[in-house]
Amino acid sequence: MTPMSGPRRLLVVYTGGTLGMQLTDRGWEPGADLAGWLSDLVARDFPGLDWDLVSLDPLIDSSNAGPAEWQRIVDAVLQHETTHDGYVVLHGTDTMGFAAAAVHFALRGLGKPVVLTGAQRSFVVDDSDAPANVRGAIRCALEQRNRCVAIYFDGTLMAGHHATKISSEDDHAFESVNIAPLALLTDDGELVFTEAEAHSPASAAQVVVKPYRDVDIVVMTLHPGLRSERVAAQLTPAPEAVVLRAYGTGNAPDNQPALLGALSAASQAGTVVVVTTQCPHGAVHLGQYAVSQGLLATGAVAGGDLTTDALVAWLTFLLSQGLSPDEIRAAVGAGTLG
Ligand code: ASN
Repeated sequence: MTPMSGPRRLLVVYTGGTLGMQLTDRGWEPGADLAGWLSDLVARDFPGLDWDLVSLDPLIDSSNAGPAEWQRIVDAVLQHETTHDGYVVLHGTDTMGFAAAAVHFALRGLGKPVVLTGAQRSFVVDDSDAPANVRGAIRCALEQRNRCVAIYFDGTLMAGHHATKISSEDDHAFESVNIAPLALLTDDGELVFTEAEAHSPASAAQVVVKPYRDVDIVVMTLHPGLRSERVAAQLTPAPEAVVLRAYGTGNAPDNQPALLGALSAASQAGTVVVVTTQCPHGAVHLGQYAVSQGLLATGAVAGGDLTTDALVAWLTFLLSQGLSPDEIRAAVGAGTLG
């Protein structure tokens, strides 16, 4: 069943998430025997596979993940860079879109598959989606054609910096936003790679990066009736960056001077304001509509076709590198994502 050419060594990095949770009197939380379950699955479906498991301590619900946890995943991969050929990261689904993007940015140029997966229901439950997701993720991590950081979920392999969670309950919990999936599992159990494989940054130069640090980013969503004072309050003191979830192609009201004034003041104080769209699909084109001219004039930059998840990760990455606000604006504006 394993599509390998030559022996490959796999590392599984277990961070937590529903996949390995058990039901306690407080609700679902990590603690089931993931190692035992995974050993049985690998022995049955990937006989002879050379693999290792590292578990992060403590195991977490991914709501508790942040830059420090992203860095621990990156470190786990880098510590096994020369000894292993592919990596599966078992992660909670709630913030997996952010984590996949963060790992993508930090490991550009690794040139090996890093596949994040999880489940909507723990492996302890009879109809769990964990076995299928983990099997698929291992297959993708053993595939030489796949050399990027990706999420595998419900039969779909998606670029890590374009995938986002779209359902809190359905097995089809993730979607590849604004680019096609990298590969699809057919009903016959075949893994079919698509043209989007070209998006894998296999040839990006390996760059030395600084570790993720805690940064001060605000995600702000516009809505009709949002008061300028509320926007100003969120920008006081000025954060390092704002992801502004505007309307459509990047539109914001131009009939509220105080709202635009607050954004301008923040930009002038060194806050990097990046505009994304509230729409599930599509890119931002500041200036396409006259109404967006006001926002453009505040110094905000367009976040291209990246999701909110990816922009939070990208800004956290760029800020962690110690770049100046202008350097970050230039990087985001140029879309130099690797
Ligand atoms: N709350 C869980 C988590 O993100 C959800 C899941 O994994 N399905 O860790």
